[in-house]
Amino acid sequence: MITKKMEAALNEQINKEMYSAYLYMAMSADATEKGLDGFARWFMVQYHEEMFHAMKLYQYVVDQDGKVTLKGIKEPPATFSGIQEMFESTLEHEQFITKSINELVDLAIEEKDHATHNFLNWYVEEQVEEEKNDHDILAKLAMLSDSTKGPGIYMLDKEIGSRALTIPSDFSVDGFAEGVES
Ligand code: OFO
Repeated sequence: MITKKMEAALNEQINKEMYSAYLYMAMSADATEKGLDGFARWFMVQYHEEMFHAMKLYQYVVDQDGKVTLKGIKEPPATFSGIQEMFESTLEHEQFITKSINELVDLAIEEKDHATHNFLNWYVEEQVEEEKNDHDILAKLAMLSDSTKGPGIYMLDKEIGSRALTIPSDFSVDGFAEGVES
């Protein structure tokens, strides 16, 4: 079981992960608009990852006999000045999510809630990966003299577009949240 305070905090995190999904879907749409199909794919894969993060939390609350309460998802920006801004915003957002996960872990420790603490470790590791992905792409963008157009961005678009979805996207399958590496 989880406390009501923990239930509320996990519900908040579901909302944040849903906003992450929405934000990356908006970036995907904007990249498509700009003719950058590879980046559009990368962000759409990221959208699915965020949906998985949200649904893994959802399933955990249900498994702990808690109540999932969904709140409104705030509107993400519709346009970005370019790929550089998208990844700078992505990194900034992921750092915000990392802080939020750390606060959840703090609460689990405070409540001596070992099950939730153990569950959240997956997210702690995942956030290291999320931030690393953004740092790596920003480092590649920094190598290009003009990161909004030209052959460099064309080649990077091709490379980024090879990203594959490695997590389940059908959340109606029993046990979908298990056995996935962070
Ligand atoms: Fe769910 O990790 Fe990104 O936001």
